[in-house]
Amino acid sequence: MTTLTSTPRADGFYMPAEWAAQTQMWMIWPERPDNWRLGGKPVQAAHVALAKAIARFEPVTVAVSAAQYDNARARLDVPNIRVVEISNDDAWMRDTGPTFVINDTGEVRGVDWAFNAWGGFDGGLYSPWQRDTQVAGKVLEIERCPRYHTEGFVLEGGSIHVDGEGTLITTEECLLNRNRNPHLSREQIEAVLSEHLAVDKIIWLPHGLFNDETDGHVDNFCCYVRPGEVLLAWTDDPENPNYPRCQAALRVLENTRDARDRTLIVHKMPIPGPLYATEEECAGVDLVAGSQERNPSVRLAGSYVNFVFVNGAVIAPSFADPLDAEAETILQRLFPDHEVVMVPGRELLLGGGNIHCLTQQQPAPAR
Ligand code: KQY
Repeated sequence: MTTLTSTPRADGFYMPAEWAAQTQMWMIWPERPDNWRLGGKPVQAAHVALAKAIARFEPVTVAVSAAQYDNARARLDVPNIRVVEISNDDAWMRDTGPTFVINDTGEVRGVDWAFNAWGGFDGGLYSPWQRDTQVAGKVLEIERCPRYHTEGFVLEGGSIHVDGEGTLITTEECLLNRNRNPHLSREQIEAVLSEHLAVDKIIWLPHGLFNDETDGHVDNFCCYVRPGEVLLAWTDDPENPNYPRCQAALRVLENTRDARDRTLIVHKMPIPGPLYATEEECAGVDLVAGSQERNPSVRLAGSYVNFVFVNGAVIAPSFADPLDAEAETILQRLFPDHEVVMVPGRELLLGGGNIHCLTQQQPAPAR
């Protein structure tokens, strides 16, 4: 594996928008029994449905442990899905995979951020996470992509969204959390992002969605629709714990200009629920000291914003919720040139995230 000592910006590389052309989607087979109920069997079925939905539009590579290789290979039985063995600690490819960067002459490289399981021993979700830290490098090696490594700078891919034109959105709740990079100031964190993604403007939302297990990843709360337009998870209900979070985010978004000096158009996406795991669902998760416990009284951070772009479509979660149809209508209105495919997201949500968190797009080389 080639690890570079320069930075993407210095080498003329930048992170493209998610809607730019992609060569493939990366995912990781879920199996961790202290995160996924019943030994991962229900989520594996949901994961197969998700991978197959994406594979209608582009190739998919699913990384899987040696223990689950045969099972995953047999179940992902369509030609557009490749299965490769990569050890891992859980299935969140958005966070443990590389962030791909491209240049204007057809090269693709990857940023391998430091990873500490969403907070290390100060609120992180499990330990150890050593196998997760090697996922990004292994993906880049398989693809023969040169790697940049941010030794000592912790970041998860789900904590950032870019417009591909110089602006990045993130949350203070996550990136300024003491359990990520406490040795760095806001300005120093901005400098690392600027050097590694070639962004010129960072929009800081105060929070992500309430009770998100990641300290407020932006990808469960607010995303780009296209340059100058964002989609924000929304509630008008003052009793909803997300109400002050949505209000605060809207204030920031309405009072900011992006890297190209545009004001932002803010679209709103209703938050489903309230959604809760059942007693039975929680009882199906193994109890392991140091891992996130499941509790039926804890509100799940379900969000339709947690969708992913693929070539020609957006793949979004449904929750068997009365708002599913409205969410699909909003997405179809926002993306008239994309097919909107809704995939059952409840089993994914029970593990603490959703479609965007479980996927990592590999951009096509730009020329
Ligand atoms: O949402 C994500 N990006 C990851 C969630 C991890 C949850 C682990 N239980």
